[in-house]
Amino acid sequence: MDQYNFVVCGNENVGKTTLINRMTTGCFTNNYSENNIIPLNTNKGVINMNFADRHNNVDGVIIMFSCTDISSYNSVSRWFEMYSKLTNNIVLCGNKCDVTERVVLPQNIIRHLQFDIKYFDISAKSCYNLERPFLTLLKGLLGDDTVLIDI
Ligand SMILES: Nc1nc2c(ncn2[C@@H]2O[C@H](COP(=O)(O)OP(=O)(O)OP(=O)(O)O)[C@@H](O)[C@H]2O)c(=O)[nH]1
Ligand SMILES: [Mg+2]
Repeated sequence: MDQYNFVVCGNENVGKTTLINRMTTGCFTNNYSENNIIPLNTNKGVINMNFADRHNNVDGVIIMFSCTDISSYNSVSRWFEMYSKLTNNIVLCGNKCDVTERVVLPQNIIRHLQFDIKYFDISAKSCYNLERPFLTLLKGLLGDDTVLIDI
């Protein structure tokens, strides 16, 4: 079975652990977990996405900020600078888009344009758009735009 290494990075409290737990267990929790492997059923077979804080070889990166935390958005450039040295398979996510009083508004999110990467509003709480960043990373990894996933 094919397994690849991914990193989810971003400031404290943006929801990195919660996203991985949601994807691995289906539960909304930020409890520490040792299992960070997300098995994805794709039309190219099962692909295991192994998420960790760091890897020696990085096949892709999710840079996450929180739509409720402007400083986490302002840190995106710093995270991009760090990880773009390791891979160009990078996607940007604004988590917690379920919160009605969001402070980072869609029309103000422009960093991805500067870096030429994709951006998605997501919510690990409501599960909004969760498959989009993973599918984007898989397409980048495999160099194949016809990949489909079944979550
Ligand atoms: N409303 C809302 N809250 C969320 C969402 N995702 C995570 N949270 C909450 O945000 C807080 C931080 O989540 P964590 O997953 O611990 O964040 P983290 O990025 O792993 O934080 P560190 O490990 O400290 O860097 C927790 O209280 C989560 O319940 C979301 O999509 N919506
Ligand atoms: Mg965490």
